[in-house]
Amino acid sequence: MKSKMLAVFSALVLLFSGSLMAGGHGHHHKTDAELAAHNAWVRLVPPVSNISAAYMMLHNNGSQDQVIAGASSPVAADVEVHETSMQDGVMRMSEAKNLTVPAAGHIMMKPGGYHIMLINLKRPLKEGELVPITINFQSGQTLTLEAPVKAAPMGQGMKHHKH
Ligand SMILES: [Cu+2]
Repeated sequence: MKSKMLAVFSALVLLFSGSLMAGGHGHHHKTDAELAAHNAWVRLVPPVSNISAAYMMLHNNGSQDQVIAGASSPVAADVEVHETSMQDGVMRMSEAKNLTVPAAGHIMMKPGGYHIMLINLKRPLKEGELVPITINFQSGQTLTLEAPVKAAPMGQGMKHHKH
């Protein structure tokens, strides 16, 4: 009887310590990571659109420049890093090759500039949902983030009439 109770007690201790450890991992913040993204968001597009774009501030807290090799997301068949430029008064997008996040620096991905293009969306993205995006660097490091789907701010893309 006594040994059985002891066994139950140890099992409870194991369970408890296990959940404590899991909780600790769940609340891990990546603020001290070498590569980090801030204020990431994905543009809310009409359900008929099969493309969208992600924007963020990409930080490199390391001492080496980090060159982006590519990106992927489970919601899109193709993901490309793009830059936007004005040519003859027309906004054009092209693939940004070897985009570099400087050591101890950052780059801005924002409407009208660099962005991560989500091409051939596998399904419509809902406002507020978190889109996982993985950015691969030539160093072999990767950064995975979750960007919420949001309507573009005023003056950045589609016109809004808000009061
Ligand atoms: Cu683009």
